[in-house]
Amino acid sequence: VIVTPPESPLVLTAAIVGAEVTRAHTPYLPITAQELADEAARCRDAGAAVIHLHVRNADGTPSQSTELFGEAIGRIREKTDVIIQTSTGGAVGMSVEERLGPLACKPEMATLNCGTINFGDDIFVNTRPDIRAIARRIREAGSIAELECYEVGHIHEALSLLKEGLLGAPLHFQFVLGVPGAIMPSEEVVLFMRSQIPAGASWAVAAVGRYQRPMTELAIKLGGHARVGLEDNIYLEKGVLSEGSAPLVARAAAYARSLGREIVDPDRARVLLGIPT
Ligand code: KMH
Ligand code: ZN
Repeated sequence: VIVTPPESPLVLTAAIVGAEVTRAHTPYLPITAQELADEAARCRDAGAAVIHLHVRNADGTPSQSTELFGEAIGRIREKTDVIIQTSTGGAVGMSVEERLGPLACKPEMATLNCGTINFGDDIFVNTRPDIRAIARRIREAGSIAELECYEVGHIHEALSLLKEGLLGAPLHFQFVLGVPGAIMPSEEVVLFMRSQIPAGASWAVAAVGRYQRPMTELAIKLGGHARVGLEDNIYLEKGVLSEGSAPLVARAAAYARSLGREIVDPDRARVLLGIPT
């Protein structure tokens, strides 16, 4: 097992809202543009360089509207310098065209979901033609793709896109682990997924629910990057809700510092991720 030197820079991402969690699950979910901006700034202060962004309608339901994204991005920009990574996954059941709404805002980063999975009792559909169409649109928007891989085969699909010229190196992988119906988190899974990515690519782990803390710590130990936040996990401890995503970021940052890993600010992360500044 190759352990990346502890001094390697760490990019922490905060997934502050997502599409599935509701206020009935946790009262700490940000919904309005102002709440999203306040939460983004708190996460930045706690150590996050990237905000993975979804938006909600006023009633709390998920949306991929260009207008709502524009409003949220504008408010976030007024408060903080974080990298904004918009979702192109949206919520299950949305059409591809609907999912691409935020790309009109020309975000610095956007997710590219690299395959179809069972997503709890739903199906998160990403056909091979859809993945290619979304990859083209991300490139046309001038955004850097983060490759969301919920299964090992999704990594191989991303490598096909690279060969087809739809993605440019260096690639940025997110191993999304623990979605009910897809691959479950473990050290062996992380090591195997990491073994499948090309030299020079970066990798991060986003693990769901109770797996978030141990998998974040594993990724940090192994030299990867990590994503935490309410989109994936609402609890700080068993039975204790996290008061927003910032406490989850702060805990990951404290763990990283205890291992001597440097937590990078957004500008340094832009350089590492190849985002034009
Ligand atoms: N809400 C999930 C169905 C992404 O942001 O790109 C998909 C998702 C992935 O959250
Ligand atoms: Zn998301």
